[in-house]
Amino acid sequence: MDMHLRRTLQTALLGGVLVAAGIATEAPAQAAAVCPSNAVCFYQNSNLGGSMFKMPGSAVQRFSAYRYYNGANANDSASSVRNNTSRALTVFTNDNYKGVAFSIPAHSTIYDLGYWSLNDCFSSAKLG
Ligand SMILES: [Ca+2]
Repeated sequence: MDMHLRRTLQTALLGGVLVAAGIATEAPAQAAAVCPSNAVCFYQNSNLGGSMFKMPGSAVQRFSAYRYYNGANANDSASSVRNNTSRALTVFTNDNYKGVAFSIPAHSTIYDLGYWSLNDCFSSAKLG
């Protein structure tokens, strides 16, 4: 595959992700962005709605360094979380794994962080 074609395909794939995120904003119940297996994903809205941010690796020291697929900053924004890994995830309200800690078991989803009074407040996270 030549480089030009490869780049075109990458651009097309990225466009597909952006389109999917846009659809999710319109109809979160039907078209939420899918979190891959063995990944942790944070969502802007409850019920896996809005745009998605897939956690890179096993820890994020500062959410403010990352963005959702739609470009919005990930800090103090997550409203639902899916943990598709086999490890417990701990999320924190401050940078550097400080502040209030909240544990999300392996292979589980928190559909409404507001229920736990933790809406729009996560700033760091790590897998146990
Ligand atoms: Ca939110």
